[in-house]
Amino acid sequence: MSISNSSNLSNNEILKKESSLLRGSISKDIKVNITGGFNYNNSQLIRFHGMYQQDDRDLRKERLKQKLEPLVNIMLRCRLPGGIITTKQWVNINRLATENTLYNNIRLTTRQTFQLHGILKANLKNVHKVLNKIELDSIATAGDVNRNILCSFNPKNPISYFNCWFWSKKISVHLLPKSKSYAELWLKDKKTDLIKAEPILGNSYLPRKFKIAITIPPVNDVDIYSNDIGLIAVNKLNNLIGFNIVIGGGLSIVHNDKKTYPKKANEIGYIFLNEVIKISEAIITIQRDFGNRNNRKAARTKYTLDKVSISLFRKEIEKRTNLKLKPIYPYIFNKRNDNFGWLKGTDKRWYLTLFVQNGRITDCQDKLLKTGLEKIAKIHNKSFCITPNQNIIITDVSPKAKPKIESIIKTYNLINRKESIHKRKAMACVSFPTCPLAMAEAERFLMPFLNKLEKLMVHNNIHKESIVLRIAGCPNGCSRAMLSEICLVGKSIGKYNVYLGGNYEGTRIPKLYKENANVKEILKTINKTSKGWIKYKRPNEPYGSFIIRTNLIKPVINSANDFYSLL
Ligand code: SRM
Ligand code: SF4
Repeated sequence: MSISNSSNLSNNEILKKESSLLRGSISKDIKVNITGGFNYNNSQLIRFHGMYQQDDRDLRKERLKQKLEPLVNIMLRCRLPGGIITTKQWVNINRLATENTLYNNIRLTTRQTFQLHGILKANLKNVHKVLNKIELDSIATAGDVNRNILCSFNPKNPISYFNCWFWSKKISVHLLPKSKSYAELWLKDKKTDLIKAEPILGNSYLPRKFKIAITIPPVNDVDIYSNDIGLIAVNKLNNLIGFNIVIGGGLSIVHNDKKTYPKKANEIGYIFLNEVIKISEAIITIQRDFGNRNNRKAARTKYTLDKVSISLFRKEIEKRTNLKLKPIYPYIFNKRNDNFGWLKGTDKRWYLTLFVQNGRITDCQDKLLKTGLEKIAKIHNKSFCITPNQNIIITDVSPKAKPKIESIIKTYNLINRKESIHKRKAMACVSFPTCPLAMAEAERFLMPFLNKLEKLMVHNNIHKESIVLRIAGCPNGCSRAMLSEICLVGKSIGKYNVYLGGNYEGTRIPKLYKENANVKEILKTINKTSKGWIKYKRPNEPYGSFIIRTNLIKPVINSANDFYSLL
């Protein structure tokens, strides 16, 4: 393998290298109060500490008219491997959202954690101190590092699940930046760092973000193939014995730039449990050393992998670890949606999955979700689990405690029967008003759009059928739309590209079917294709599979070659 060109480094590379292990001049900048934001360089560096500088895009015009700067504020994303948060922690997070944010809500994300949008700079340290007190942090939830690790929750197989969760925490800690800059900047107010070098990530950190997920087949709610490393649990007699590893997944593209493509991760082999840390470290350091540091659009592991080839990448892993990757154990995926409602675990405890519209924990007129969850958290001294589908599970409920929780559910109307199967399965990213990269609405568009789509489905008598539909406000694809059966990707206000041919299990990338479509045109496209599906489908054939079988779309097999090829 040859090392990538070290001249022409991108600006971010220079910034990282010269940042004194992620400090920059943040400590001075925090104190500047003539602006609500940080200077550009520091606004990039605070990402490594789990924060994004944003402003409310709905208010931009009005504030400009009044000669005010945009309403600059900070979004904070917590580190929460496997999405587990104790109810005690939840009560505190709920309070932070109420008292320290502009929006008074908590946003669950597709990577099993939560974001607090709208924190003012002056309140940041206080927020971090509260997090620290309840043993949470936001280290490395953004920036060119390993992000929050997903781990699929599974009360039907608790022994294997707890083992997987254990590994998600262990890998997360192992791959964290070792710089003490987070503690120094946000918790302590004084220099503490004796560390001169980042042993794993390197002083320039990774070329780009890096993502890891763990799941137990047949469940693929984490969309394992969208990650830089996917660990697929292999069990014997319900005990975790090792992992199949897939690498180099990633979903984002840039509109009209055919050098960018979404890619499904490739299988590289099976490993034993005691090899997980070594192998993960080897993969991340290969990406550190060979990833593109000149062009951020070509810097994810997926491009490194395609550049060097799977066989060379595999050889390099084996060389660095002195281990041999074993052949993949057979596995299948057939499920990735959440099981809504109560489920009894094999441990005889109860688990309640609640639907959270767009992952937004807020109080609406007909559903007081934020208040209701707070009430539950106060009487149920256990944990919540945030799912990769932006929903929440109340875990570990004893038969005795169940009626009390049911009564809170009823009082605050936390299970709203009007939410149809399509609404419960669809996902949208955040998009407007907080996302600076949004090109079209996503979160705010999803429900009104589904209301229209459902009318059409009722008319065509397919409202009981299930289709995985996801919307992203831009081609970064944060709702993992590029692994859905109907994928809508924002192009401009009110216009979306329609991609079809993904499958129900999340194991196939869809392909562009209609460009720049408005709502009417999207509905027309779905109407036409779904009518054909319902008429000619084979028994139990999902929509995405029908689209491929009937040659409406040729399947994407190797993204680098065929994502842009003709239908
Ligand atoms: Fe994402 C950037 C929101 C999951 C691909 N993503 C952003 C930013 C931070 C915009 C920015 O850079 O300023 C968005 C903040 C919006 C806001 O106001 O909150 C944002 N991404 C989200 C979340 C909150 C979407 C959601 O509705 O849940 C998810 C947070 C996950 C987390 O907790 O860590 C989120 N983002 C994803 C995923 C899905 C996943 O990881 O499972 C993807 C596609 C998978 C992948 O990485 O390939 C994703 N987000 C991106 C990208 C494109 C990365 C690339 O390879 O080019 C960007 C832009 C970037 O990094 O330059 C991005
Ligand atoms: Fe923002 Fe685009 Fe991600 Fe949506 S997909 S949250 S619009 S970056």
